[in-house]
Amino acid sequence: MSAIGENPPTNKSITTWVQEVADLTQPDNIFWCDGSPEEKANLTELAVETGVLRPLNQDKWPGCYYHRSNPNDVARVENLTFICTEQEEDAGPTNNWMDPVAMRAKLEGILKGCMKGRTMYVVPYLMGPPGSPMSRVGVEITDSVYVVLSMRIMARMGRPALEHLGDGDNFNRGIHSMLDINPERRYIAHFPQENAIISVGSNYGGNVLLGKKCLALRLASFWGRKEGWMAEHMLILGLESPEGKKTYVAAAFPSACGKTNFAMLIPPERFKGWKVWTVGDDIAWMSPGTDGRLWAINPEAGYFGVVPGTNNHSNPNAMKSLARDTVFTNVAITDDGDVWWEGKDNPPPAKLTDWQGKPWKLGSGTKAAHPNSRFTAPMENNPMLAPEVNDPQGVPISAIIFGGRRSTTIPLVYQSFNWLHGVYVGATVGSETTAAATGAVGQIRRDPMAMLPFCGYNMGDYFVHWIRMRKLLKTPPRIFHVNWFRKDDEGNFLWPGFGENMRVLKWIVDRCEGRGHANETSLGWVPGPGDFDLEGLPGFTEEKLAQAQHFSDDEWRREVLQHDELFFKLYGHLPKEIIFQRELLVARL
Ligand code: GTP
Ligand code: SPV
Ligand code: MN
Repeated sequence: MSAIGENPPTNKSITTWVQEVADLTQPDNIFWCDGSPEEKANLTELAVETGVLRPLNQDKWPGCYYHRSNPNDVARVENLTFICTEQEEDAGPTNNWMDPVAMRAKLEGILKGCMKGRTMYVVPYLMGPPGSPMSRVGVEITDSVYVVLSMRIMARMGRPALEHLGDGDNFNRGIHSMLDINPERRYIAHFPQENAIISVGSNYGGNVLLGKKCLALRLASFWGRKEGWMAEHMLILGLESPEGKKTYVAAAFPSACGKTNFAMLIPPERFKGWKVWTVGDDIAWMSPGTDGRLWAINPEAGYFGVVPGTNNHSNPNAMKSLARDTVFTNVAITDDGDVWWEGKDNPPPAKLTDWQGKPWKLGSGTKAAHPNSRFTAPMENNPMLAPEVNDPQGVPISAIIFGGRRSTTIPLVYQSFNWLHGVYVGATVGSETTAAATGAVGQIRRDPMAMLPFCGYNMGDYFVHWIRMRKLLKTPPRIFHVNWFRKDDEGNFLWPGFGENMRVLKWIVDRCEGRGHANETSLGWVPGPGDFDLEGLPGFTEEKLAQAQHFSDDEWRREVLQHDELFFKLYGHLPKEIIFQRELLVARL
């Protein structure tokens, strides 16, 4: 076994552990990654030589590459994701559980000799800004060069991580092996008590970029509960007024339900002088500050975004973010190295090769790009990247917004009466499932705080933690709920969405700052006619807004029964405050 790449780091805890893993997995080489541009160039060349990446047309797509995954490996696998706490009850009924000793034994059996003939890459990475007390270090061992090149976009890789760690031992130990990409031997296993992750049998983002969902949500939520902070599936944006005042908002929508788009919103003409800055598009770590406000950082350094539907009208900042130095996974390509996907600006070229490598023509009845095709792009490409993204103390959050994908029942926007009511609103979020996870698409399920697949412990205890956070805050964020996805009787979206969501955001920020007017209803505070700026939105009348905002007590009584389904499951860990909130809602209805 030989070492290539950079020299091993001086941190003995890392080198000792890496040697142990190498003894188990028996790679031909160990490659110590440093995150440098030279290393990126060398590994990219290697990835191209071995067919992992294909260069796109470099005139059109500078620094961009194409990756096609195994068709059996295109999304997160919730049924194969495990939380391995000592007690099953600590993982709770919404997670798969296995005893940590048994799981480790099983996976070490699988890992034994699995890197023979392969190179083992060692990727130290930092989640969060350098110098932030909230930032955390992980080391991911992987046999996938695609993972290395993706991790270097998604996290601060190499030196910043090693500097943050120093001589310490407090880093996440992550092991990933693709094996033979076989769903029969695919496991995403978390060991919260040991700060460790083992992921085998996949090469898809959320399963294998271990800093993202595994560390920054499942393990971080576990730490946050112990330490009095929150790790959430939330975007963070800053709304800047024409006078230059910035208000920060965090929003939790389930996977493929609009976080990236909302985080990169460009205000329409009507809101001249207003600007939206992106702090993060997927994950927020939030901690009470000495001033009693909730402060948030984005632990990531890049975007792993949904491609279909992204175009210069819906999300120009995303289009600029993916214009260079981006890896496209599972979109369609042309012979001359261009890319295409459903919902791109122009109709497809006459001839395409689809995400599975098959010839494709318009009208062929299949999708050219996989519905969960993704771009992996550095956040520096985003023209509206908030400079505060590197601020070690983060940004103060004024509002938390929950949202789901719901074609009926749920109004465009409402505000909770208080924190506790807001926790209930978040705990009962329902949303139609999407292609971001394997399984059926379009089925309504409860996805509390958009964290159902990402909470690293018992969901009932998670609600307790949310309620308890109130006591740590002097000025808690106001809590809202939105639904961009309501449809009319013809099946068209009622609300134009995307940039026009600025109108909803403006009302929300006005409410936080004591300006916006609202009416009290049984659901919460809602904008009345005239409280909502509809100027410059021709065709969208007050009646249409009323339709988007309408809710019926009957529909909501049925909705509450669906809340109960989750509550029954969590019975025993469900805080009584949630039951009280349910009773209050029923009484109001
Ligand atoms: P993850 O990366 O999976 O966590 O997803 P996300 O929440 O960041 O979702 P994203 O912003 O990528 O949006 C997913 C899909 O929703 C895309 O196809 C978008 O085009 C669509 N979408 C986003 N915002 C809106 C909106 O305001 N209205 C409508 N109708 N569709 C939207
Ligand atoms: C999601 O599914 O919520 C994502 C994509 O953001 S993944 O990183 O694959 O989880
Ligand atoms: Mn996500």
